[in-house]
Amino acid sequence: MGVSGSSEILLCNHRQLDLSSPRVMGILNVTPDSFSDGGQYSHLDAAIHHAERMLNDGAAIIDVGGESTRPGADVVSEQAELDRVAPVVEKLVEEFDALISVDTSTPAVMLEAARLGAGMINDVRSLKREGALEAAARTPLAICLMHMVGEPDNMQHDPYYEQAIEEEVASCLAERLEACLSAGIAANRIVLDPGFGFAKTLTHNLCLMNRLECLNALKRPLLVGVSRKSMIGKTLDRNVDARLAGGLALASMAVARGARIIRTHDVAPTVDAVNMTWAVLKEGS
Ligand code: 8Y7
Repeated sequence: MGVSGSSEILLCNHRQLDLSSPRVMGILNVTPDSFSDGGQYSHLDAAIHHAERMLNDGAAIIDVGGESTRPGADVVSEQAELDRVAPVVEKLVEEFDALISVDTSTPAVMLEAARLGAGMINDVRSLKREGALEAAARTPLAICLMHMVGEPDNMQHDPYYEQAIEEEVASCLAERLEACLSAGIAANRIVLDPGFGFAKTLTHNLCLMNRLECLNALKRPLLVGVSRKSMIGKTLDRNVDARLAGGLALASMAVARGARIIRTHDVAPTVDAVNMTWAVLKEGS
């Protein structure tokens, strides 16, 4: 293993993100019901404070989410999502010189995020919601297309794939990438994410990590989110507050297999794990 691919610049609205080495994306939940830090950062000041801490810890991106994708989470109306997310995005853009990502599948939220100066749309539904592809195409933002089958409230009902998981994920992501290109979204605005924990069994998740390198054939930077996920809990028998070491092991493996953005709740230790892994990879290439 070594450093693969040429240096990549991701276009993110008025900014560029250099992905010639891996970056860390810090999670900022502004939902009242997120599963691992539910409600803690719902208030504007607390959200800004937490973002500042993650940036000081080395995050290159802050991912703001106002709709929990936790299985069984309440569906949030467009207006409620806007009310949660917009003030936080506006304040983050005003206070920090940082790349802000918005975790949303809602066209109106995408357009408002662009207007407020966000740099990335992180859509777990890969722009499949009605009007989302068109809305994203109207913005100059980077887009993360994540693999999922179904919706968060039914995706874990017996996930099943005909072919090897990495092949199914690769062909779904290739199809969404093609849809973006056809809608006029430039390839250098797109990152791809296999969607760990979304419509996947433990075995699927472990296999997918082992074979993550297959996704490099799609020639776009990979984003990986494994932080505190149940694949760690199930493998190690750990509650959500004791999954850091497992998450760092997976983050390191993901980087070794080509991931260029790691999405995490635990920025400081993840930055160290990613940078340590990268130092070794660089030396081998
Ligand atoms: C992911 C994600 C979540 C992920 C991307 C959690 C919003 C569940 N997971 N977005 N979102 N990738 N791109 O545990 O893996 O954070 S929500």
